Amino acid sequence: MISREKHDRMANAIRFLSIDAVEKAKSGHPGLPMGAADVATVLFSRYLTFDPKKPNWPDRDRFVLSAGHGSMLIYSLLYLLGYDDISLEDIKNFRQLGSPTAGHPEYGHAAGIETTTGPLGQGLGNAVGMAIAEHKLANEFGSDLVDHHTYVLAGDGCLMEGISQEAISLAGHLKLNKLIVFWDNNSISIDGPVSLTDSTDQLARFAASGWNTLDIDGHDPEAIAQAIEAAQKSDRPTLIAAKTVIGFGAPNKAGTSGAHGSPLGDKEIAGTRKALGWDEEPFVVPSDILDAWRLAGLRSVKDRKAWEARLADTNNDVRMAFERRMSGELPGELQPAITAYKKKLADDLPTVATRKASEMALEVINGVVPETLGGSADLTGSNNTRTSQTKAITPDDFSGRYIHYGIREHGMAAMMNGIALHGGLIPYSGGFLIFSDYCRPSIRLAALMGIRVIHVLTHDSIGLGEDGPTHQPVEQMAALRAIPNLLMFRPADTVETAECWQIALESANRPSGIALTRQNLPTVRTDFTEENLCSYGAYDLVSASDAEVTIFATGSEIEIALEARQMLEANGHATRVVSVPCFELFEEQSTEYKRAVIGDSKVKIAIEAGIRQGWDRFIGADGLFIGMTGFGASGPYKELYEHFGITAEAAVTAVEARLHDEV
Ligand SMILES: Cc1ncc(C[n+]2csc(CCOP(=O)(O)OP(=O)(O)O)c2C)c(N)n1
Repeated sequence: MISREKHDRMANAIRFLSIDAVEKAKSGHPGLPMGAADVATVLFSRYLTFDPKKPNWPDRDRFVLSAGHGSMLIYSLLYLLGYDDISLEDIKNFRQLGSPTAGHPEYGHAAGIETTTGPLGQGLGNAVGMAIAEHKLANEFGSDLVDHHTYVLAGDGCLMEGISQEAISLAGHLKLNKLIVFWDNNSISIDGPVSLTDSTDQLARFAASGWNTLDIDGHDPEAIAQAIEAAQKSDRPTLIAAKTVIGFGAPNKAGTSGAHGSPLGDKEIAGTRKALGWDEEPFVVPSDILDAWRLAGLRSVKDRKAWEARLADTNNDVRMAFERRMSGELPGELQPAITAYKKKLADDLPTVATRKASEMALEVINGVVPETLGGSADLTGSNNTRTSQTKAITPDDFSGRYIHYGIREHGMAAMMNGIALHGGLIPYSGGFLIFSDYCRPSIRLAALMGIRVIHVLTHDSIGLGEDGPTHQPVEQMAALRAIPNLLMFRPADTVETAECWQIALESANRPSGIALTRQNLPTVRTDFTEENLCSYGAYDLVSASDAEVTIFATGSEIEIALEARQMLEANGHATRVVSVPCFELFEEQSTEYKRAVIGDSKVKIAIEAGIRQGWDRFIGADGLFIGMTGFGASGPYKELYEHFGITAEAAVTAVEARLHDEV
């Protein structure tokens, strides 16, 4: 039992480490850690199950600081609890280059930071994904191995962002009862009181989405404890609205936006020290309080050891499967299955849309990779993401491997990040490429964190036809290619689609997007190669020695490139065709390889039913480009290709005009 006096001093240790670090850095957000210190102290010192010495213990509770600007809260906790990755020196180096204590918590900087947060609302979405993963793995491996909670601290900003509604409503629907969200209900954001912009009854809002809701004084340790205990017993996810004072203890700035995002300043800090009875020098935590925190850090060692004993006692096959899954390693069966499948494709040479090719590849993959967890944002029949192995998950049955995310692209992408971060599962989604814009902030965070999520993005150009320009991606490939550490694939046929899927699965430390067509395409990789040619990013699909012309293309425009090549060859122009399924992988090849692929043909031309941006890398500033220069239009797709001049004839005319000019 922790006395009230001890609780207060433990919470004050968080407050003053945060105040002092922000002051030293001359930037940061002291208000949230000061206000939420009581909630955090009760949660971490009495309820959260974790072990700082084994921070990646798979059955630990997860804690997500969705209000990432309050990063000093988590850094203070990690230091106080005895995590090796955050030292007092690191706290003093808050926000300095190379320090793990970055401006906002960054996944990978220190154990105990479960996800990167800062863009408000994302953490909440991640946490829903983590809770889904927990439920799913508990169903699969049993509660002896998987039985933990996901806790979130979210601010007013997280709840205001639209993504929160998507996350909340699916969490409520799926009855994720081990998800417990604290709302740091301090009624203040940057511009001033929340009442400037919002009068939502948050409890009613959450209740309407199927949540259990509790309303407490966020500075009363016993009320906080009781709420956590009630939440743990709930059959639904729980929102604990914790009424707090931002900048708690600051004589003038408490309860105002002045405490939100800037150092308190010497005078105010002195006043806060006096008000809270904290006589220590900056960065000094009295030894009895540090001891109390370190003891709290040891609380779950017994639980962790008992869990390890249960794992050791588990049937060998199950234990090995669990350990493999949590390590992120793929099963050995994948490679031979893909090879056999590619052989079959070279025999059958199917003509199908690449979205269908993706489904065919997934049928093979899902048969040998049990950790894939598919889904779609209400476009299952269009995205072709469901296979024979993937029964849908329902609120009462998590034995399935497919999530109907509903029309919630942004939430879906954030939840997928949480599923991947939890471990044990590889989430893949389904959506239209055009609506990658709706997922972009979460895809960017997946890339920043370096995690394996795979986005199936169908209907990838004007080739989708009649739905028209609202649905026809034009700039999306370029925009996604601009995100560092994201692999964007645009495969041309069944074989390339299988290869791109394999690369995406094997890329454990980065996300992938696979852009796929609605319209049918022939299989152009007619000769079987065991080697994954897409792994080069770009490769000679059809070589020609002393090529006068090189055509670069992706996806559906490979068919056009091959037709143009035939016409050019017939006219006496030696022509190569280079398939470019992935810009990013091409950039990672050796200089010699890249030089050879780009080559030195007299004329270089690229064909892609999107904008030119990015293509000059292949064709040079004076290269020819056949693609889009504006939005698409509604109509049958073949007419659209004619209308926008994305045809073999147009390519040949442009090439021959250029050849003529050069003579
Ligand atoms: C998506 C997004 N938009 C804007 C911001 C900038 N921002 C950071 S904190 C904040 C206000 C958040 O208010 P609240 O959640 O109440 O936090 P508190 O003031 O309690 O610290 C804003 C607008 C952000 N981090 N993310």
